[in-house]
Amino acid sequence: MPDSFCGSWEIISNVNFEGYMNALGINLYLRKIALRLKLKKVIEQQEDRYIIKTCSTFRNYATTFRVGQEFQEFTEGLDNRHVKSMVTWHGKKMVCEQVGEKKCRGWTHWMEEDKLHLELFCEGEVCKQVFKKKVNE
Ligand code: YOG
Repeated sequence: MPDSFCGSWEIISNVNFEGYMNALGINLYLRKIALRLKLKKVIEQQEDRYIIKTCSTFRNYATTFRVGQEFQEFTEGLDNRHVKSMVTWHGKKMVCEQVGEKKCRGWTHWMEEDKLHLELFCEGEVCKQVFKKKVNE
C-alpha cells in the first residue's frame, strides 16, 4: 500500500524549473513570474479518484484521474496543450505519462520521509521539486 500523498503541501526546493519550462516552450516573461511563485500542492483522494491541485497567487491548475485509466488532459494556464495522460503505480511511485506533441513528458510523485517529492520531465529536462506538509494555520 503506497504512502498517502493526501493533504496540503508547500514547496521547499525547486531545481531546474527553468529547464522544464523551456522544454515546454514557456516564454521568458511567464518563466520569470513562475520562478518566483511559492507553489502549493493540495492532494485529495475519493475512493479511486485523485485530485491534484497546484496552487499559487498567480494561477492554479488541477487534474483529476483514476489510476490506470487514460484521460484527456488540457494543461490550461500552463503550456495550454492537449495530452493523453495515464497515471500508474511503479512500486510506491505515482507516475504520469503525458503523451502529445512533447516527447518524454510526464511527472512522478513519491514520499521520502515526511516529504512529498515531484519530478516533472519533458524532452530530457527534469525539474525536481520537494514539498513539506503544510501545518494548519
Ligand atoms: O502537476 O504537472 O503534481 O497536475 C508546472 C508549471 C505558472 C504558469 C506546475 C503557474 C509548468 C506559467 C506543475 C504555476 C510551467 C508557467 C501554478 C503542474 C508552465 C507555465 C499552477 C503539474 C502535476 C503533478 C499534477
